[in-house]
Amino acid sequence: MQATTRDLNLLNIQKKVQNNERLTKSDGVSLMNCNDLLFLGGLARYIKNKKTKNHVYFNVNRHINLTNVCVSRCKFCAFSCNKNDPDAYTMTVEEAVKTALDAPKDITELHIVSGLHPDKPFHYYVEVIKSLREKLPSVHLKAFTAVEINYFSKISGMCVEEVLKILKDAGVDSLPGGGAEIFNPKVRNEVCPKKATAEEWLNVIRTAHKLGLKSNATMLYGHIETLEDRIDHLIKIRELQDETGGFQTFIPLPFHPENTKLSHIKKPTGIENLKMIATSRLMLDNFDHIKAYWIMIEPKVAQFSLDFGADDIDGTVTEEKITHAAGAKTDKFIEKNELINLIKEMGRVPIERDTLYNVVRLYE
Ligand code: V47
Repeated sequence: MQATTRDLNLLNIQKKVQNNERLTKSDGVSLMNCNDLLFLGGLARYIKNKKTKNHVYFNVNRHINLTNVCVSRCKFCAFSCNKNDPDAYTMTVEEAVKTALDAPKDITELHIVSGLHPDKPFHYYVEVIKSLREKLPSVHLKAFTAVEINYFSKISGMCVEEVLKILKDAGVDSLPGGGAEIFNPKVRNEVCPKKATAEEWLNVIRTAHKLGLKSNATMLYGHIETLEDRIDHLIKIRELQDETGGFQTFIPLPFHPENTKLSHIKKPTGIENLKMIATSRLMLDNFDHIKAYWIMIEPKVAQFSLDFGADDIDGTVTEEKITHAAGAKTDKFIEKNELINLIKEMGRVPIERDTLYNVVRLYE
């Protein structure tokens, strides 16, 4: 790998990466400020190739959002609403099961994330999981963000560990990475004051990992946070991964402003998304996977991201609601063959995976 820049700082980072040395906060900020995209991509690709060779992962899944009613009403969210709003909906247990059963037969994962409903008891969520487990015994249930788990603990009066144990017994297999937003308390307090704090989010995940439940991690960027806030967020996640080893993949989520209380902010550009993916790959040296979520960054940028450190482009999704409420122009689902072609076009080998990254099928 040749350095294409004379910037000593960047050359120093390149040396560290080649020597497997951990990058610091100031290295992370320098990477985000680096405009030599080919250099940045090359460095992140070097690590991606070391970790996952020429492979790129995807899965066949369906999203289910049980309700859009939410007591949190975060400023960045266009999906949530109050319970008396005309668009408010809450699925019954039967409706949730029907939605799952109507999904394509080859799905290996249900991704279940919802609003924090003011009236639904914890029992409702347990029933949904039990019923899904009964009807779809072989489908992986990736359900409830750390924020939802924290809320279930509050409404049930049980501790987080007890809540997680009950959900695991009912059939939850792993946790999605949502709700992390941005950990800086000042920013968090401004954009999502009613949500679980950073410490609460990290504590739920720590407890889940201790119980043997894997999870993902995310970061919502491109709103009012600084570059330093983003790198601090990555470092907090890296520290927890050192402690537990329970994270599977990191997913940087670019803010979509339409229909939100922050609609005056411009959404991150494709270049910024590529820089964020590359910097995540380089900072999170203890993560096996970095996911480029095609729904949020668009398939074209997701393709480029495979040369910027990403090794996963998420799944077929089927009915994405959260980003589309905030103005996303992408489709709400994608055919498996399209994902395969996007990956092949970049000269990579597509691997259909299950949620835990076991190979379902390799497409040479
Ligand atoms: O937690 C909400 C974010 C997340 C907006 O774990 C927004 O595999 C952009 O976490 N613009 C939900 N983002 C999505 C999520 C996720 C997606 C795909 C895969 C996985 C996984 C996790 O979406 C929320 C929040 O951080 N979000 N509103 C918005 N306007």
